[in-house]
Amino acid sequence: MSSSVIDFIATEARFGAHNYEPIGVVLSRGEGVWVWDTEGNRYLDCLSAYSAVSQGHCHPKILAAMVEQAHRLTLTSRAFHNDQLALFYEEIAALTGSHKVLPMNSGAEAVESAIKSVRKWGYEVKGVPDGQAEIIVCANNFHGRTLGVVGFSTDPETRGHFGPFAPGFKVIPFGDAAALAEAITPNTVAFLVEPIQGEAGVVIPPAGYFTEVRELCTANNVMLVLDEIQTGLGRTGKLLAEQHEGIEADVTLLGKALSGGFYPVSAVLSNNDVLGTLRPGQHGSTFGGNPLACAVARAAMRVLVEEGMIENAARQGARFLEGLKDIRANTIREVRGRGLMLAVELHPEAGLARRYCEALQGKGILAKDTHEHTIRIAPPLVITSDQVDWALERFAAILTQDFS
Ligand code: IF1
Repeated sequence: MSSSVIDFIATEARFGAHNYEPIGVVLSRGEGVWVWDTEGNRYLDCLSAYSAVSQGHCHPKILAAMVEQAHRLTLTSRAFHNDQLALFYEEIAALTGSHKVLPMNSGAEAVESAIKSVRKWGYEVKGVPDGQAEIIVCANNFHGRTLGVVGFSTDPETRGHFGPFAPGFKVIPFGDAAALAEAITPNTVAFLVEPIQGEAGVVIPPAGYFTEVRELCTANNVMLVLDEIQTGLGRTGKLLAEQHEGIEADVTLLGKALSGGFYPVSAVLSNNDVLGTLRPGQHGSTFGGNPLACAVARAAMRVLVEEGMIENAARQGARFLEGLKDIRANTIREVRGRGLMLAVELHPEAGLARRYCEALQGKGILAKDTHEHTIRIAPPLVITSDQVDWALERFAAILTQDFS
């Protein structure tokens, strides 16, 4: 490592809270699927900032929209109207088939806002006694890092020593519709769940699970809240992961790629009176729905659709998944994925996935491990067949070695 790289990393260590352990690379430029470090080495980004850069790094049309808006008006607060929010509402509602939109900033903020909204709906519409609303979540969930959200995490690293936590949440196994039926009570207002569990290691539920979930929620007047912050906006090869299941959520959460990686933009979308329960002064955010965020998100949604990124994710994801499954390596326990949301789970005796990610870096691939033995693979949705094949060669070269 050159001295400048060491200096960057040492300075981060000196001043920064140590809440991440990054791979040893200092990035300075990104374009499409590629990123370059300060030494000029090029890498294929197989993380896409956890699916926030789905449109590819520094997409020129999103950049142009951001620069144009930034020259005109960036932030007004919601105390006044602006000329971007209505257009954002119209375009995201048309794209997703939603009736109501609540614009927020981070994914966790969208999750927290959804929790507030479904509880309020429970008390004011469903008739749940005040303060007794229950929300059902799944084991191994990941919905963000704010205190309310980590309160229902089952991961000791995510929730340890951050208590005490808010009550009102029940945890059931992911993929088990009978457990959901068992957990629902007259006070249940919502079931909050990821269509595919990302952080858990790209865990795909059994076929038919969400059909049963949808029926149970409808039968019991329980709001189905799908957290599509990572799975949404083309990542799984369809606009929304729910479309693989042939169902519609009552509330859908979007974030990450909603801005193409240029700006924190998230949104709570609903098809019913859940968001209608919010009255002036009962919820808000300084930056939520600001004109710059709206202009960026409008461009991010536009290029996603106009440049065929969703269809490309389905095509290249199938190619990537088949190529990974063709790798004959004793280190591989399972290959999973839908669209370009993929994962390689290693046998525990193959050693930590982090070691394989470090070796991949030496081959020009940046990927991230999760939960010790799984390598996440999520390149930008603009990846080409040649780039998939280029990446597969390198995954095969590394996965057929043993870094235990
Ligand atoms: C970290 C994980 C991924 C998310 C889903 C809400 C949020 C996220 C399904 C919150 C955010 C990020 C957070 C980031 C790493 C990354 C992550 F490893 F943490 F779990 F992607 F899997 N719902 N996920 O995936 O959105 O508030 O971050 O905008 O915290 O280290 P956010």
